[in-house]
Amino acid sequence: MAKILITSALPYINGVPHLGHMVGCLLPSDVYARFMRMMGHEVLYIAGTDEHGTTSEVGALKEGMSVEEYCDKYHAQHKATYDAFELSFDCFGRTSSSQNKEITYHIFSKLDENGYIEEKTIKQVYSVDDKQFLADRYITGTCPYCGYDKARGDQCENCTKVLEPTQLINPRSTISGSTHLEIRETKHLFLNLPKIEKRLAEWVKSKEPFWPDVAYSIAQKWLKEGLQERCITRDLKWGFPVNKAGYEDKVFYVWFDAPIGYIGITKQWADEKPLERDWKKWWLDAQDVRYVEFMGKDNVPFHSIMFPATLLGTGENWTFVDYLKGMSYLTFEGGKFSKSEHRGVFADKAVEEFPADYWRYWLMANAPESSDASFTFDGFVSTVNKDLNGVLGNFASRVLKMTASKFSSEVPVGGALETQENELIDALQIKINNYFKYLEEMEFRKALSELRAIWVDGNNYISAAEPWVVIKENPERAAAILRVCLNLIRIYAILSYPIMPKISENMLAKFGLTSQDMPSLQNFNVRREIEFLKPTHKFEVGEALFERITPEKCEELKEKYGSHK
Ligand code: B3M
Ligand code: ZN
Repeated sequence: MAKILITSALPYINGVPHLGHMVGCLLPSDVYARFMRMMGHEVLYIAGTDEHGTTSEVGALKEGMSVEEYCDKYHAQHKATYDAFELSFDCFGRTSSSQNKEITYHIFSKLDENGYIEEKTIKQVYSVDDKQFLADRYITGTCPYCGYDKARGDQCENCTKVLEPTQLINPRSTISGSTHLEIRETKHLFLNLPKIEKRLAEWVKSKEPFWPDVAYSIAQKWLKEGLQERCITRDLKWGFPVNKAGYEDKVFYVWFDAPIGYIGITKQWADEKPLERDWKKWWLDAQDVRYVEFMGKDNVPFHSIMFPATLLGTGENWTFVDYLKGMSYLTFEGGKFSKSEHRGVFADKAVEEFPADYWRYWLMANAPESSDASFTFDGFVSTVNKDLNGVLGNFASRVLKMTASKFSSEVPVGGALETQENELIDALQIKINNYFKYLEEMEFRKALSELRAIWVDGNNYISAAEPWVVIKENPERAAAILRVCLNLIRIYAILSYPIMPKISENMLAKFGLTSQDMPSLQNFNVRREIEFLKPTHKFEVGEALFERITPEKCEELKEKYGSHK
């Protein structure tokens, strides 16, 4: 048993997450966390809302409320949506918490003590009409690298380059749209990345055998370009006031305290039960912890360079990321998700249309891993109808109904395993081992295609074994076949749990079981599990597991979510 710390990138508080956000870090981290728990590991799975920064101030301004109210409102909304998606966080916290403030202050003080914080007078964009300095997202303009005309002051969404606001071409204020901007001087604090660079490079190098290529090459690219000193303070009101004399009227930059939020949220979790939980066991001098991070690929530089550098500079023995899964993007019908243009499925609406597990399955089966992926309703509907309804749902209902009508609502008695079953068991064991291997390696598309193949094996088996024919001559043989099939339903429920927890529960419930009754996946043995449900064990046919989606409904959804825009 190992201790596994899992974090998902912390979604910005503003707005509702769409399917792209879901599959970009939240959902894969949940699947992984569930799988690791089922493997018997001690898992701590952390996420939360990223609340500081200009985004929240701009959002609150638009909605005419205080930033605190704004963050409370959206934190609750995020949480409700993730609950509906069955995300199994141990704690879904907030970067604005007192715990995060405490740890951010501690880390900053250490960096300062160790000489990694520089004071510098810099030139900054000042908006005369708004009467304030414009930090990060308060300023919009054209990216100097790729020409994208809606680049923000901190990063270009299009080419992912990290920017300083003064680099933008044709800058304008995000608050008022004003172009009456001046460059004025102001004092800020910088993290001296060049001074940490050598140690950081050694650390990154040591990760080469372990990190996926994408993450490793992004980090290397950054190191090759040479690290710049990075400004970690901002002229804003919302944020943690800087704990250094002369800087009290400034706050820390959102990207400074956001990753520290992983630690802060762990402390938030520990503070709920101080007698049982200790955040330090996960984060400080925690040699036995394996730390896995999930994020969109634009977040990789912050997690492979900036955050580790921050921790290195403290001179303390923090937990550093061991594995970093960077996901590509999901597009909607080949274009962008856009709230303002009513284009795309947002997570809160998604679960109103279909059970979360339908989305979870599609998203993981089509996860944007090595390249971008596109959500289309045609693809979604076809997957739900073919894989879920046609393969898994059909197998379960066929077996349950047939057994109930030919025998009774009990696992049938008689017969024994023969060659046909032995072959099935061997084939399944290989596929299941592969499935586990892929989940372990976070190769989600491959994992799901293996899972589907495992379901298909069940259908092929029953079609070949033909219990409905055999029963006429040899009822005992038919009993054995259907007993195997009923056990397959339970096995499928167990294997599907990380991906579709609710459907899995529904399947188990047919046998009076719950997810609490599932065996550990460590040394999962098909030969043993195929005989778990013994003769006379009761079951109920109950309702179908999935609902077929009609072509009419598909067209309706396309219309409703702007597929044609
Ligand atoms: N909130 C960016 C994003 O949601 C940022 C991640 C923070 S992770 C510490 O893409
Ligand atoms: Zn760009």
